[in-house]
Amino acid sequence: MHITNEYLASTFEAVQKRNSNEPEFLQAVFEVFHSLQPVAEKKPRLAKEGVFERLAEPERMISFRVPWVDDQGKVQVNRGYRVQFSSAIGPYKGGLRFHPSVNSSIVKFLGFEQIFKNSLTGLPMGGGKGGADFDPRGRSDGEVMRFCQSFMNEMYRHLGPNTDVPAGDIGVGGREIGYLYGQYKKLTGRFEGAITGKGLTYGGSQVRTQATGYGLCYFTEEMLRKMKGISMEGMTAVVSGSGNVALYAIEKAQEMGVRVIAASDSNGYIVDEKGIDFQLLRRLKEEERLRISAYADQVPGAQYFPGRDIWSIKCDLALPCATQNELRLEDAQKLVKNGVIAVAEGSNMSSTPETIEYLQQNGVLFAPSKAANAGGVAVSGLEMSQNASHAIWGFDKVDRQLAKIMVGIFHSALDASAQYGVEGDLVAGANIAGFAKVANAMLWQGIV
Ligand code: NDP
Ligand code: 2IT
Repeated sequence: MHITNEYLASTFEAVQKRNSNEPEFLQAVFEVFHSLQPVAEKKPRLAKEGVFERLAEPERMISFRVPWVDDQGKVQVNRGYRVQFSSAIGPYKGGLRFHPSVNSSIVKFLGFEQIFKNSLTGLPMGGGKGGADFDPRGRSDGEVMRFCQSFMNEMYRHLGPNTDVPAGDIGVGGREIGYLYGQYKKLTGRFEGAITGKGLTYGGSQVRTQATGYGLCYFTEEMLRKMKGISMEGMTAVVSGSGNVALYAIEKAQEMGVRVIAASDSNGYIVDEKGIDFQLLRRLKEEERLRISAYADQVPGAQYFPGRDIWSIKCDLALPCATQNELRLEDAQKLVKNGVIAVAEGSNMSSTPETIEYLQQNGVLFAPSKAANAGGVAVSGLEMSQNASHAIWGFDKVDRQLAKIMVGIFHSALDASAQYGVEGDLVAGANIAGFAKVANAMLWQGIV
C-alpha cells in the first residue's frame, strides 16, 4: 500500500521523521492519510490550511512521574501519560490504559484514532488518550488504589467536564475508575462528570460496562444485513480476549443467536464447542480475576490451549477484542481458509495493514475498530449528558440510543465510501466520515 497523492505523501514523510520511534502511531496515521487521498484531491483548501499536518500533531502531550508505595513498603515509579490530541469538536475524550507496554507510541495511536471515532458517534467529543506503564495484574486492591491516587495527583489539573474526560481501557475497569474519581473529587472538591465509566451509584451510566461489546454486535448485525443480506443468527464466532469488551461481545452475540466457541487471554485460549457459559466466564474474570484457563478447569468438555493460535479455529465471525495488531496475516489466511464471513474489530487497531488488505481482497466483510468499537465512547458521551443535566436514564433508553448510534455509524461509513468511489470499503468510509466533521470544524476555527 502506498500514498500516491503527492501532498499527503510528503506530509506523511514529515510525520515519519518527527515520530520515527513510534511505529503504532505511524501505522494509524498512514491508514488515515491513505484513506483521505480522494478527499484531499477534491478539497484543496484542506491542504492549504494545513489540516492534515495539524491533525497529526497532538495539541498537547504530557508525561509524568507516578510514585507509589507497594505492599512491601518499597517505592515504585511508573510513567503516566495524557495526550490531548484534538479539541476541534468537543472536550478531549478517551480512555486510560494501564499495561506494561504503554509508551508514547501506543498512547498517541490510540489518541489519534479516538478523534475520528468520537466524531463518528455524532456526539460533541474531541480526541484524547492516556495511561501508564503500570501492570495492575497481581497487585492488591490497596496497591491499585495508591497507584490510581498518585496518577490522579498529576492528572486532575488537566481534566474537567468541559476540558478532558478520561474513561477506562485495558487494565482500567470499574475498580480503577472508582479510585481515580475518588481522588479527583478529593483534590478538586467537585462532583462532576470529569471521568466516565463511573459506578451506577455515583454518576455512572447504565450500559457503559456493556457498551463496547454490545455496540460491536449491533454494528456487525447491520453490516451483515445491509452488505450481505444475512443475519448473525445461527453463526459461530471466535472472540479474542476476555476483558470488558470481549465479555459483553460474547453476551450480546449469544443473545442474538450466535454460538461463541472460543475466548482468550494473553497466555492462551479456551474452546467450548457447546458455546461459552457467559455468566461463568464473567464471574471468573470480573469477580475472581482469574486466568482464562480456570474456565476449562470448571467446564467439562471445554479445553485450554496455551499460545495465540485462536484464529485457527473454524468460525463464521471473528471478533478480535484484546489488543492492537493481534490479527496478523497468517491468522487471516487461516480464517479465510476456514470460510470466515466477517471480521469486526473490538480492540483498537486489532489488525495489521497486511491483514486488512488480505481480508478485503478475499471478500471478507471487515469492520474497522474506529467504527465498530465506538459504542463504549458513545455511551461515555451519554454519561456526560446525564451528568451535565443531573439526570439518570434507564437501561433500555441508553441501550436503544447505543443501537441507533451504531447503526448510524455503519451508514455514515458506507455512504462515505460510496461518495468517494470506494463503495463497501468501511476502513476508508469510517476514516472519511469521521474526518469530515473534524476538518470542517478546524476550517471554521482558524489556524489554532
Ligand atoms: P481489559 O483489560 O478488560 O481486557 C483486555 C483483554 O485483552 C484481556 O483478556 C487481556 O489478557 C488481553 N490482552 C491485553 N493486552 C494483551 C496483549 N498485549 N496480548 C494479548 N492479549 C492481551 O481491556 P478492554 O476489554 O477494555 O480492552 C480491550 C480492547 O478494546 C483494547 O484494544 C481497548 O483499547 C479496546 N477498547 C476498549 C473500550 C472500553 O470501553 N473498555 C472501548 C473501545 C475499545 P490478559 O489478562 O492476559 O492481559
Ligand atoms: O478506545 C475507546 O474508545 C475507549 N477505551 C473508551 C473511551 C471512552 O472515553 O469511553
